[in-house]
Amino acid sequence: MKKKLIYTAIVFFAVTLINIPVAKAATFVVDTTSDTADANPGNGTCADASANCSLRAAIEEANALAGVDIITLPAGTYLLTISHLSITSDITINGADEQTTIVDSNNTNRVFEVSDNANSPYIYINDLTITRSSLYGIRSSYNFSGMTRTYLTNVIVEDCTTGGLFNTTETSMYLDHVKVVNNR
Ligand SMILES: [Ca+2]
Ligand SMILES: [Ca+2]
Repeated sequence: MKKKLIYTAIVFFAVTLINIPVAKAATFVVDTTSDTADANPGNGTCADASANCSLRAAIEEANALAGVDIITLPAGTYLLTISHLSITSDITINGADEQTTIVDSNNTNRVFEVSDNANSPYIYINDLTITRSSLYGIRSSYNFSGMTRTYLTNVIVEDCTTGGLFNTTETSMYLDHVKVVNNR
């Protein structure tokens, strides 16, 4: 009887373990340079209304999903036409390299806004250029509920007005092989 009880407990425990939701990393590969919103953020798929995965849609989807997500951004110029790109969760963006992957705000807004959104995210931005922001290439903001840590590696920040990088209280930026040039 005792053995049966132990066996039942083990099976119950194993089934419970299997059913625990695990926040898995999703990887989204951007396949359009168009600046379009995700049609349904949080459904696990990066897809705009035309079923393309834009940089904006990938970020919106990754923000909505639990877990650390990776965005692959191939070579190309990604011209922002809607607004800045707002990152509020653990996200890694990997460009092809800083000469060929360009995120360009067309002098209309910021390029990236990173904010804590109560979850103290780690944000990694690698191998790309951030350019032509009219209000900071990246602005790291703090809303008194968490701390944002932004890691830039092999990144160029250039030709932005009001500064290239803006880092507020309680947030951190870690720069490795980053050129901040011709910002004013
Ligand atoms: Ca979606
Ligand atoms: Ca996420």
